Amino acid sequence: MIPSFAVVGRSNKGKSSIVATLTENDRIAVAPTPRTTTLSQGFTYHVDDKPLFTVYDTPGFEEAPAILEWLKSVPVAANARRERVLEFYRTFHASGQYRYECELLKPILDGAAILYVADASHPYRPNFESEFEILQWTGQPSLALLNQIGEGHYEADWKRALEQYFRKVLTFNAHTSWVRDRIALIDELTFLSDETREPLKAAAKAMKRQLDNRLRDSALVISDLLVESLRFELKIPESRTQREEEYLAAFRDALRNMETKSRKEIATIFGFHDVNFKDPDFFEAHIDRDLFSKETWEIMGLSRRELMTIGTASGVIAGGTVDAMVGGASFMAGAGIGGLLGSLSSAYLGFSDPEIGGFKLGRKKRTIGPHKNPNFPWVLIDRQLAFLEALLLRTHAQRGDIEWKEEGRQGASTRFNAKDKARLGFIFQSIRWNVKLRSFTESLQSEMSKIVLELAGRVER
Ligand SMILES: Nc1nc2c(ncn2[C@@H]2O[C@H](COP(=O)(O)OP(=O)(O)O)[C@@H](O)[C@H]2O)c(=O)[nH]1
Ligand SMILES: [Mg+2]
Repeated sequence: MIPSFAVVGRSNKGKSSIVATLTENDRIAVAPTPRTTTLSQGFTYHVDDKPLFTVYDTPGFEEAPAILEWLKSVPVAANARRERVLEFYRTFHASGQYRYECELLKPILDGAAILYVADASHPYRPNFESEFEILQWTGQPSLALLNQIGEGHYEADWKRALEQYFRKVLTFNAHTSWVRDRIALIDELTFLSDETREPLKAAAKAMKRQLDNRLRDSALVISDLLVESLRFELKIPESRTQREEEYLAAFRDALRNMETKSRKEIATIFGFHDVNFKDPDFFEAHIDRDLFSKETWEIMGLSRRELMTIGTASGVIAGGTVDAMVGGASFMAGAGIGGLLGSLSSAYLGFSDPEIGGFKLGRKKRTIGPHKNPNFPWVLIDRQLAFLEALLLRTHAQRGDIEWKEEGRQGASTRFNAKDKARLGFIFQSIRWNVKLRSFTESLQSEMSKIVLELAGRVER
């Protein structure tokens, strides 16, 4: 049997949200209206198809004082309390009376540990205490989680009260806890009982491994997108019927679709389903300034100066001396001696406005593309990394638009160190020109892995 937990508490305190977050299930009903959850339902968290633990979503407490009164209506010694709660369940579960409590007690009486959820943004009131006591009477290992739904701050009061009834009290926010917080919570749960210690330790380890794998998989998806986009050409039929602008629009659309597809893949890697990709407004809201909007190009990607440096540095790499040149202070000085590749890519800097370059409508090759602007791959990287970062910080309890931090809007690529930028610049160039495509694709993949792992290391609330 894998460890199981029952998430309990009053209605609208974020129980379902916590279950969704802990089990990475964005299909669990989370709602601002009370009594959305009427039955207990277990959700099992798997890594690589291996079940690790089950978390039960339960209805909220409704009539705790009356039930506690029933439990206490005869003298019950401490060692007989669990039996008394079982008696309550047997007496009422078929009748429909106290149906919410019967339902929520069921998984606990079956052996689930208790995760009691309180909303620390509301003041503590003693009328919660009958709930605590009923749960205490079950004798199951228990932990209280302080969720933060609104603006108020009453953690200290809640903590003082809850610590008298539950073995441990922790803060856990269903909407802002990213995977490392979840792993930390699972680590804490190992202290709850002897039987579940080892399996939960193993679960925390599997989750860490999974995060690493997901980041690497995302890096591969981003690399694929870069390769595909950098080399994309739109064929124009011999019998050209449409105007040039229409072909240009089709060219842009194709690139946009590649980007959207890549995001979908990344979302899937992280177990998100209900991110509404179809809604055209969805990305507009925050993150998704259009790939070709002027604003994107102003915020994302590298500055002209940075591109200039890379242009020449790529040339230096071609000469095989990059390590010597880029490593130290001589980098800027060395940039002056850029080779052939460097001067060529610098020549592209004529495109200062976001424009599609590479309009090749010659007689032999009637194609548009590949996109020639030297900043194109950097803008693309920045947009995918921003998306990935937003996903990392999103929990499966959140619904609706993806949000990302306003600060740090500047693309991630400006923060890459000079050596990485130079290396990537050279890789992009080689991929564009089809030079040893396979080996440069592999280099790109390993660069992206490194970048993505670093990004995840920096991600904090
Ligand atoms: N801002 C914020 N809202 C939350 C959080 N947890 C839950 N909510 C919201 O509170 C409402 C009730 O949440 P739900 O999980 O359905 O509560 P339940 O009735 O206890 O299962 C929903 O509108 C949630 O979106 C949180 O950590 N932060
Ligand atoms: Mg619920």
